[in-house]
Amino acid sequence: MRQTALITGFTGQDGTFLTRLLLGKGYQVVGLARRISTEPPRRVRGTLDFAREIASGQLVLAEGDMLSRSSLDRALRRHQPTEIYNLAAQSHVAVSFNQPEFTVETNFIGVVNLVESLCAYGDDWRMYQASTSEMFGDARDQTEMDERTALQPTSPYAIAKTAAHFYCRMKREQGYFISSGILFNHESEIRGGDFVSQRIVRGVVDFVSSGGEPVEPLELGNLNARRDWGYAGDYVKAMWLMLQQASPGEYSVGTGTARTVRQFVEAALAYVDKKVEWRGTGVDETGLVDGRVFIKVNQSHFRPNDVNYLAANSARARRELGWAPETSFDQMVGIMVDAEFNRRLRP
Ligand code: NAP
Ligand code: F7E
Repeated sequence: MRQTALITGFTGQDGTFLTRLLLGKGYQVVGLARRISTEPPRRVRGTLDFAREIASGQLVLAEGDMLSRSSLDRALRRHQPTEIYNLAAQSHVAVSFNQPEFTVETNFIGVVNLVESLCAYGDDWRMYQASTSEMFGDARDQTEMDERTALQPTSPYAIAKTAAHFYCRMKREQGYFISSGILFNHESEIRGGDFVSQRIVRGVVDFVSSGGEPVEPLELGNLNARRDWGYAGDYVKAMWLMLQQASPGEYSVGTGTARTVRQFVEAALAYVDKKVEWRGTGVDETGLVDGRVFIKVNQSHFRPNDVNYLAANSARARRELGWAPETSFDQMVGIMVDAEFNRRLRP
């Protein structure tokens, strides 16, 4: 019998990749999406076209919001999913400092709404919760982090996600099948434009496309922050695998290698055969390419608290799920740069 999966956050980066993965596996996918007042954005149109091509009738949309328990109840009753992937979130850490209430409501209360809605709906379901490496906060010893590492969240985003993580753990201990993936940063060609990876990629493509004409320098914040960056297409496979296990659990998912924002800039430039020369320090640092200022540091991109170092120990995911990243960091950067060039050719 065909399985039905409901995905919250269906319009986001991971929702897009997961929808494609599940449609390819023959699932019926119910995409929970908030009402929007304009035409569907391009990345959702892409998913809808994809669904039409390979899976006619297998993708249905359900209008709903994590802040509306009744919309969640209705979607569950109507579509009867057996796998629920909760990807919906206000996912931007910097934004969470300016919108703490909305972030906590969506990322924590929204999860309570969904879990309680599921518990009232029945017991033939499995849920995936999108937890995050940001929950680890600023670990001082800088060793790789796994499911047992202490959580020390330092942003409204991470605090809300940590509360949701503990709520899911409590329900798991009561016998519900809820697995939480502690995912480290993962990027792709459809990454939101305000995350550092996509800002860098677009800046590099602007620079190369300028053909030597002056361009505004790309302004970044903390160049020394280190993140464990992987490719989103690989990470949604781990989500699915978590719900295929005999019992639920928590899994740390990442590549194990941390790189600085500065190294991300260097990799994106290397992909287009350019090299950056760093000059100065702190807020006065600049990055020159072909003798022109390409990178400037701007204090406004710094966060009140930043997490300086994150790297995953994914031994458990590798051992129990058989999961491993398939796309290297350099391949991921190349995919993003190529996609950005293509987007400009075919707007
Ligand atoms: P994303 O691209 O920002 O997508 C977030 C999704 O949540 C969008 O579909 C958004 O819908 C939806 N959403 C936001 N508020 C909502 C609400 N109140 N009700 C219903 N839907 C709502 O995020 P992502 O990168 O795909 O990440 C997916 C999940 O993994 C998130 O929970 C994120 O916090 C978590 N995570 C991400 C990473 C990463 O590196 N990408 C790492 C660890 C954990 P709209 O289109 O309507 O805005
Ligand atoms: O920042 C630094 C910034 O916004 C990465 C989300 O998916 O992954 C993501 O959160 C680092 C930080 O991602 C700029 O200070 C420097 O240290 O790309 P980001 P994030 O905050 O790590 C986690 C795992 C999630 O769960 C989240 O949902 O880069 N940085 N300069 C900058 N960051 C941004 N955005 N913009 C800059 O100009």
